[in-house]
Amino acid sequence: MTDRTAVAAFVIVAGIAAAGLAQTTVVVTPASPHGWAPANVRQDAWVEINDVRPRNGNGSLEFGFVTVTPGQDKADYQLVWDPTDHPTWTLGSLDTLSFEYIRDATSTTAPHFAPVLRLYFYEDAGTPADTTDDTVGVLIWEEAYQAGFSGTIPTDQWISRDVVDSGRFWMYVISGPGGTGVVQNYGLTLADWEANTDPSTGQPPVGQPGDPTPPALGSDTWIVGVNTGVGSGWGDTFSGAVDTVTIGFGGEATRYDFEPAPAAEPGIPALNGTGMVLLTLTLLLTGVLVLRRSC
Ligand SMILES: [Ca+2]
Ligand SMILES: [Ca+2]
Repeated sequence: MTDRTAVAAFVIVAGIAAAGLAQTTVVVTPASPHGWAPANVRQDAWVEINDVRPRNGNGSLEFGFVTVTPGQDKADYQLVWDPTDHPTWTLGSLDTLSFEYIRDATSTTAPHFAPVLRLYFYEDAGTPADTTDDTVGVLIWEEAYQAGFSGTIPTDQWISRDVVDSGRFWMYVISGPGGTGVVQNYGLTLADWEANTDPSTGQPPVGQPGDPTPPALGSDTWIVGVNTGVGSGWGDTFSGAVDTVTIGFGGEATRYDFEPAPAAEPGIPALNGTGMVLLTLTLLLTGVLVLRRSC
């Protein structure tokens, strides 16, 4: 592969991870976002890839807000896909999910807030021909609800979180026959949701009175997107970033590295011995052609 090809592809096969899972790195840049896009960006917030907080290269995905109007402090960045394009990407086959985040010490919002990670799900209730019983929602990983959380996010340092096994996720229902909104049940792992069982009761998960009734998820529930973001309703100010969102199904994971620009432009790269030989040959051939044309 030439340097030019490597830069154009923005894709580097990183080899086999320690867990035996194949992992590919995709470099997400403003010019080549690979399907990632801003979402739910409200008036007092922003998200952008920049070089302010380098991570795994030259940059990361910055989030920030300065709350002027309550509730306007929200910004996300997400990658969504059509489940018919990836029918095997399900809650049961999801086997990699991790990300990294940083909260700047200058942030004035409450100390337990930091960027969250969300999974979009689509549950068809086992009746693909009938969409009236389908539910779309998100499972949300948030540091404040994790076991052993101290109450304060450490600041000015990158924090890596592998959440696929023991991470706790709460649910927000976007649309569905059981109602919409937050399901206030903050102790369930992805495996608990997949089993449709709350270990504390032995029964299907429920929220608080008045909450939507969560759908019965299972191993065949489609995962249709991944999202990371800040807000809303946090208040005051936040600045920080996310990098290295990694998600995988069935032993094949993709690691998304947010970078402001390609690591290197083709230009004239530093030449190793082989490159110097090729350059010399090129110059010699060019010289021969010029000489022949001038004859
Ligand atoms: Ca259905
Ligand atoms: Ca990066």
